[in-house]
Amino acid sequence: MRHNIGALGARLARSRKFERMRRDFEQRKHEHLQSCRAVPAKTPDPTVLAELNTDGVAVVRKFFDRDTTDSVVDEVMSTANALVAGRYDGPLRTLAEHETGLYRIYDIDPSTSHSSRQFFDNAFIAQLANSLCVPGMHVFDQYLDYKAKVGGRDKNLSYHIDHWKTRIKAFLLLSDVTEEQAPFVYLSGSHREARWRRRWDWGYETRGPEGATLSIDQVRSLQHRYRFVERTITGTAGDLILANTRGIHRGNELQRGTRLQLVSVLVMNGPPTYAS
Ligand SMILES: O=C(O)CCC(=O)C(=O)O
Repeated sequence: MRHNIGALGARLARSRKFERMRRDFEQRKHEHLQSCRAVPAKTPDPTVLAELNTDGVAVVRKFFDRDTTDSVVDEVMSTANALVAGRYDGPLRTLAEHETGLYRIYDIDPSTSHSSRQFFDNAFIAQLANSLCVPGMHVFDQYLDYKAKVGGRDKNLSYHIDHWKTRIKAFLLLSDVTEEQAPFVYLSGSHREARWRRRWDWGYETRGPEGATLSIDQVRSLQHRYRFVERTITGTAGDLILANTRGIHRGNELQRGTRLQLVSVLVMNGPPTYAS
C-alpha cells in the first residue's frame, strides 16, 4: 500500500514537472513569435515580405544573372567534385554523404569563390530578413549544397519543420531545376501559428529533428484541415527561393543530372532563450 502511494506520488511529481516544462516552452515560443513579426517599414520589397508573411515562401526570379551564377559554378565546381570523389583535403567544414549523394561545403571563403560573396553578403537578403523580426536577423549558417546522386535519399526528403522558431533559408539556384532535379517543396501557410503545431514544435524542442518530421498521411490530413497548398518550386539558375523553414517542407529525389545551390540560413537576433 505504502509502495503504491509512493509510486503514485512520483508519477504526480513527474506529470507536474512535465506540465511546467510545457508551459515554460509555450511561453518562450509566444515571446519568440511576438518578436518575430514583420516590420514593413524596414523591408526592401513589400511584395516579397507580404508573401513570406502570408505563405512562408517567396521566389524572386532572376535574382542573379546567368553570368554571375556561371562565375560561382566555375569557382566552386572543382572543390565540389573533389568532395564527391573523396579527395577534398582543404580547411573548410564539409558534409559528404556518399550513400545519399548529398554534399555541402560550409563558409565558403573568398579565396574559394569570390563571386559567391555577392550572395552570402547580399544586402537585399539581409534587409528582408531584418524586416521579418523586430530585433532583426543574422546569418546562422552558409553553405554550398550539391545533390549529385540520382535516386539518392537524404533525410530531407521527409516532410519536416526545421525548428519552432522562425528560420529563413535563402536558396540561390546555380543550376536549372525542373521536376527531375529535386525541386524544393513547401506547404504554403504552414509556418503560421496554429493548434496543429503544438505536437511538432514540442517534438523538436524535446527530440530535435527526429521529433519534427511528419508522415505523408499526417501532412495530407493537415492540408485538408488547414488548406495548405503544396508548392513544388522549379526554376532556373539565378532564381532565389526564400522560405521560413518553421513551415512544413521537404526535398525531392534527384531523377536526372545534379542540383547545385548556395544556401544562407538566418535566425532572429536576441537573447538565446528566444532567438537561436
Ligand atoms: O534539399 C532540399 O530541397 C530540401 C532542403 C531542406 O529540407 C532543408 O534545408 O531543410
